[in-house]
Amino acid sequence: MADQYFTEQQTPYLRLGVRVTAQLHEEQTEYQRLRIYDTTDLGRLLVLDDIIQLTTSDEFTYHEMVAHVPLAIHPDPQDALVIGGGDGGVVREALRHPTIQRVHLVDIDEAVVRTAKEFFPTVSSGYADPRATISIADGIAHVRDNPAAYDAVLIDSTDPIGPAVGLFRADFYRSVNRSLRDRGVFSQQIGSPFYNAAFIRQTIAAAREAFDVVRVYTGVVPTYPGGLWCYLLGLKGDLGTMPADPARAEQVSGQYYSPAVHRAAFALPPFVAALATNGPDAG
Ligand code: AG3
Repeated sequence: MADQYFTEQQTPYLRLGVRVTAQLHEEQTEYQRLRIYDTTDLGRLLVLDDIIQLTTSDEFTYHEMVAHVPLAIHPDPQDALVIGGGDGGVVREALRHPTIQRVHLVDIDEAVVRTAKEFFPTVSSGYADPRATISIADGIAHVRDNPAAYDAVLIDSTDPIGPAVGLFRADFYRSVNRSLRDRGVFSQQIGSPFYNAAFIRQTIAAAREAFDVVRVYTGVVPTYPGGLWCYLLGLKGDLGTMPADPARAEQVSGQYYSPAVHRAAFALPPFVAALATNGPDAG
């Protein structure tokens, strides 16, 4: 693979090429085409259906923001559900909260979990923790069948294409809200404010049908389209959006998340605020 690139067609008019040195795995799973590469500069790369899911060089930004923003807002999170996220990155981060007793991962595709254990040991490391359990199942059915079961529901899905489409709809958000206990928190990646503006707007509107409070926060993921990424926060009850316990937020700080980044993530650039109606200085 002398000078080969994995190229994601990020939008109809934008591509990202990552120089790869070896393809380590390729498999057509029941749900998607899974490929794993080593790269020259970005560590190891996981691709599902031609879309970059993570590189080991920048996965921390995404996994820390999906997990720590909602979990830090909750005053005492004990039970967390992760839907999707079979690579284990969100599980790893959730387990860093000392209040957490159980993290239940529900991913529809066993191949993602299996290959993450083999090829992404630093991402899937949380699976060795006795507080973590894994179910290979449909996350939509799982939340429907488990009312008032979780303090946090963290969605780490692929883009809203194919099996993930149902994870961005009002009826799903209503089931998530029912699967939360009082003061429950919810997070989900919802795409690029540059390239997915209409989708973000419509998804926020759908979430507002289900949660008491809906907010958007941002983070940077260099290998996702545009780099600046939006996350949805849903709250059951009015918790505010700042860390409930500043000492715990400090304790779980990583390579991207910190209490200051938590605060800053809700300060939306006006063009993003216009999608979210958070207001430019909200938070
Ligand atoms: N899941 C969200 C990936 C979205 C990336 N989109 C894109 N590259 N167009 C990430 C899985 C990591 N646990």
